Amino acid sequence: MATGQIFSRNTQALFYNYKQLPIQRMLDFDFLCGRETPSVAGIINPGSEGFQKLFFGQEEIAIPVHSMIEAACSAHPTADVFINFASFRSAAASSMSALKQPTIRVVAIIAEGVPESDTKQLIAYARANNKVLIGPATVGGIQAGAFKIGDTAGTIDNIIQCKLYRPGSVGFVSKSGGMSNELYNTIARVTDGIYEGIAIGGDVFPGSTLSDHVLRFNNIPQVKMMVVLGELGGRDEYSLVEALKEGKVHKPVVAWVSGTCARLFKSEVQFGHAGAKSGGELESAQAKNQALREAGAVVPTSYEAFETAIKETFEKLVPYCASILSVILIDAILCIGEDWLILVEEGKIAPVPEVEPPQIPEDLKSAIKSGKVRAPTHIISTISDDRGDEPCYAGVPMSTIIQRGYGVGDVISLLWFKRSLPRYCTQFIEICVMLCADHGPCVSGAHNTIVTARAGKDLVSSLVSGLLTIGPRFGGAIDDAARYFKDACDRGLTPYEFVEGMKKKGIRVPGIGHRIKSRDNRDKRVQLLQQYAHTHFPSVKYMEYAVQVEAYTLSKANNLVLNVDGAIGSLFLDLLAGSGMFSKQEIDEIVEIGYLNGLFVLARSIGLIGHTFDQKRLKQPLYRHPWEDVLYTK
Ligand code: Q5B
Repeated sequence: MATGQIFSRNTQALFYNYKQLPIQRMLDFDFLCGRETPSVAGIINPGSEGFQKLFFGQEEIAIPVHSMIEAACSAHPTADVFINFASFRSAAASSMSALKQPTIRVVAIIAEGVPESDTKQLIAYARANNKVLIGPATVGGIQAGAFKIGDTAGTIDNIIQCKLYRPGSVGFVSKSGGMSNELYNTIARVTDGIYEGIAIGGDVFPGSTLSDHVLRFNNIPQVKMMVVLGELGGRDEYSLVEALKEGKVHKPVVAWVSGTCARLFKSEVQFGHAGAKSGGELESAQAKNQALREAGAVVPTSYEAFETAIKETFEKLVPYCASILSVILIDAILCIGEDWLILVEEGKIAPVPEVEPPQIPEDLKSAIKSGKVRAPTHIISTISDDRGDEPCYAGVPMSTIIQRGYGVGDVISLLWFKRSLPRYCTQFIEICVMLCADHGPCVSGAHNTIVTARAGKDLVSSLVSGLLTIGPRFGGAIDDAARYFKDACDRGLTPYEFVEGMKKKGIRVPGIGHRIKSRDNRDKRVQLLQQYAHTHFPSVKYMEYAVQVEAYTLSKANNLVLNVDGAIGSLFLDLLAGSGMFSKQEIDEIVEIGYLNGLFVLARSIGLIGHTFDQKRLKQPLYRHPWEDVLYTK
């Protein structure tokens, strides 16, 4: 592997498997570093295509989403890093496919639990083709001020605290991703910070090894020293020992192999990582620490002393760093001012000039949560709430609705009228729903639904095509019936004055008339509703007015009966007025807004759904109206 830098401020990645948070964290890091281009060029989300909106600083950007790796690579030929967030089941196949793309140079595999045989094949392919594999079982890596993989280094606050928004002079490599965060903090405290940090992952067979990265850091001029955090288990650290012994590493290495406590256990111990188990003596943390020490690495006596070892090693380098930096960074330092120049000359300067990172705009959600900002809402809702432990209808929890044996009428009364109506009212609502659920296949709505279902359309299309016929002539006359009957009755008009007044205006009396029902063929539904109201309602004033109107219209024509719409419209006026649960103003509002056609729409949906199933069950072919039934005329 060796060679040097694998990332830069221009590196762009393809992100496999859409995960909003790590991608957003990469973009926030980019913004913090002052990158001009987002580090995520495209997202590969098997099975979906389009764009995903994310933030780049304060701006929203649309990142292209591709369903195939090949398509993503050809669309973004300069994106040479593949960040694989696939599950352990599909990580190997997708990583191999990425490695085979000529444009991809680095593949990072985040998943834990990738089968070792699969990983070995990936390693072999990557080595043979001069590609870099990071992971599996890794958080990834970071080049400070340039590029970051996924969740590496955690939150933006942590990244700022660890000064990862600008390059330092330390190359860091670790097996553990979690411990990387700890060491990013430590290194930021006692040195000028990280140049690059890689977590190789905790598997027995990592895609790239500790020594691979140390040897690579050795070739990067900006890296002045290396920090290595190994762990017990495996022999990876010995390849670093060999490299040190062979004099291949020219920069100081501070190393620690964790897991020295394993000896305190009587039997073999398996720590968090698949590879972190105490095998034979050679794989113990003690043996590996000793071997590294003997090979020339700075190895402390305990983890607690690791920070001091890093600090002391760095401080010895400061004059060296400063002299180089005085050339490399002369422009930047001159900009900062005379004090810094004096320090450079004395050789005591922290080699990296500090920069103030820009402020990352906080997400509205978290700012609201912390009480920092308030934002206007865009929707008001007063009938239901699904945010708590259980949904509530008008403040009544689901469990209460079930425990108290509420019916559909009670639910309608909560969601439509925002109150619990007395049982005789909710039962009336239920009777309306039951009586209007269907009226045979020949009525307008059912006919449309049947024709639509037979045209091969789905349930929703068939249902709505039927519902769309509900209107002033068919089923949708309840609200107007209530409006006109209320107005006429409240104004004390006689049926004659009312009906003739409507005639003058050219308006048919809503709720009166039927295509098949007549004086001699009464609508049973109307009779049932009237009987129920007579028994249960405290007053049936409006219904009696409607019956008087019917008596007058029947004197004109036999079919001008009070129909089901007129019966419901007039009786609902009696319900609203008689229940004592509504103010006069509220009744006017209900009538004005028009709640009552909703009863027919709701009820008839039951029948229309039934007609759809019926036609599908009967496998009825496409409907075509017969020619004989059409009058063709000019
Ligand atoms: N004339 C329902 O009419 C229908 C008059 C009227 C004054 C009236 C008609 C009407 C008002 C709307 C209404 C709900 C279109 C009906 C329903 C659900 C359903 C349906 C089902 C189910 C029927 C003949 C003569 C003309 C008209 C006059 C008619 N209605 N005058 N007020 N209301 N009603 N809709 O039979 O002098 O000859 O010109 O619009 O309440 O939809 O089962 O099918 O459950 O599915 O077609 O029950 O009444 O009568 O149009 O030939 O008129 O009577 O002006 O007089 P028809 P037309 P003229 S329930």
